[in-house]
Amino acid sequence: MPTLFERIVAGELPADIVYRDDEITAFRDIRPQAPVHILIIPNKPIPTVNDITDADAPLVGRLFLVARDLAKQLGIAADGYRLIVNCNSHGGQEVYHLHLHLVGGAPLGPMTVKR
Ligand code: DGP
Repeated sequence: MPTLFERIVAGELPADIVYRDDEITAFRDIRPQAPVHILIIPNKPIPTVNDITDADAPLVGRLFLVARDLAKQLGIAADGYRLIVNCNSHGGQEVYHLHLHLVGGAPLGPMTVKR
C-alpha cells in the first residue's frame, strides 16, 4: 500500500506543494503546529530513519538544503525555526515515509519531551 505521501508525490492526493524537483517534494502540513509548517520528503519511499542507507546520504543531505532554502524564502531563516524527524512509535511517527518537519514563524519555546 503506498503511503499518503507517495500518493502526494504521484499527484494522486492534493497538497499545497511549495517545492518540487526530481528527488524531493515539500508541502504544507495538513495540521500545522506553527504559522509555517512544511514537510520535506524524498520522492522515493524511505519508511523511517532506520531505513536510510549509506547511498542515501546525498539525498538526505539535500533534504536539509531544501529546508534551508525554504526557510529563507518563507522569511523565517533569521529568526529561526525547528527541524524535526520522528521515527517509529516512540518517536510519534504517523506517516511511514521519511519527512523533515520545518516549523517556525513564531517563537517555539523549549523543545519538550514527554517523560
Ligand atoms: P509524523 O508524526 O512525523 O509522521 O508527521 C506526519 C505529519 O503529516 C503530521 O504532522 C500530519 C501530516 N499529514 C498527515 N496526513 C497528511 C496529508 O494527507 N496531507 C498533508 N499535507 N499532511 C498530512
